Amino acid sequence: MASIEYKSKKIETRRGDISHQPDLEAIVNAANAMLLPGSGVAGAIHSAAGNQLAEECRHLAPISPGQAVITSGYNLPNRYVIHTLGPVFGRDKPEAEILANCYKNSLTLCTQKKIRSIGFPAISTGVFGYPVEEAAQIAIRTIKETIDSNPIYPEHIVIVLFTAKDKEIHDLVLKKIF
Ligand code: AR6
Repeated sequence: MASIEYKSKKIETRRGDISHQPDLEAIVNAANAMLLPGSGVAGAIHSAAGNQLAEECRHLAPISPGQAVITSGYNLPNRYVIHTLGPVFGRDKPEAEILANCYKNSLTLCTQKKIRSIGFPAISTGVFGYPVEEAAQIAIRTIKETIDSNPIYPEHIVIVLFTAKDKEIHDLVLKKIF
């Protein structure tokens, strides 16, 4: 675990499964446009949340790249799930801006709902093919810029990484940017 304090916020990286983060009020789903249970993060979140999540999602789909929508967490230990659609690397342009919007819009939803803690996966770095080093820089830079430019609500922001290698990459970027 690596964490830093910045302007009264705690920004942390953690290795683990996004669907097993009981201390966080909201978790983010790296969703598909139709908000259907998929593989990776979306698969883990939907199977832990149960069928009611897919039912609520059905009414909110489709979403566009960079957009974020919020639902209840159902059987997850988290009160909310924020679903965002990352860019498919090499297809959705401008990909860096779209990926940044995923983080920005998710944090804005937290502010609107007064959510204190949020966990992000490394959006777009799995099936969607975004290189992890580049995605990590965009994620962490956007978190910092969002804190700098708005009085945002969440005081605890966590990036949950599935592999040791991805965690190592994010730790280096966290140190560099903050
Ligand atoms: N917890 C945390 N991180 C995970 C988990 C997990 N349970 N499972 C995978 N990762 P991905 P994307 C990591 O593919 O690239 C889905 O099918 C994974 O190693 O879940 O945005 C959706 O339905 C990678 O680093 O999301 C969409 O169609 C990162 O999380 C599409 O994939 C993101 O991998 C979205 O693709």
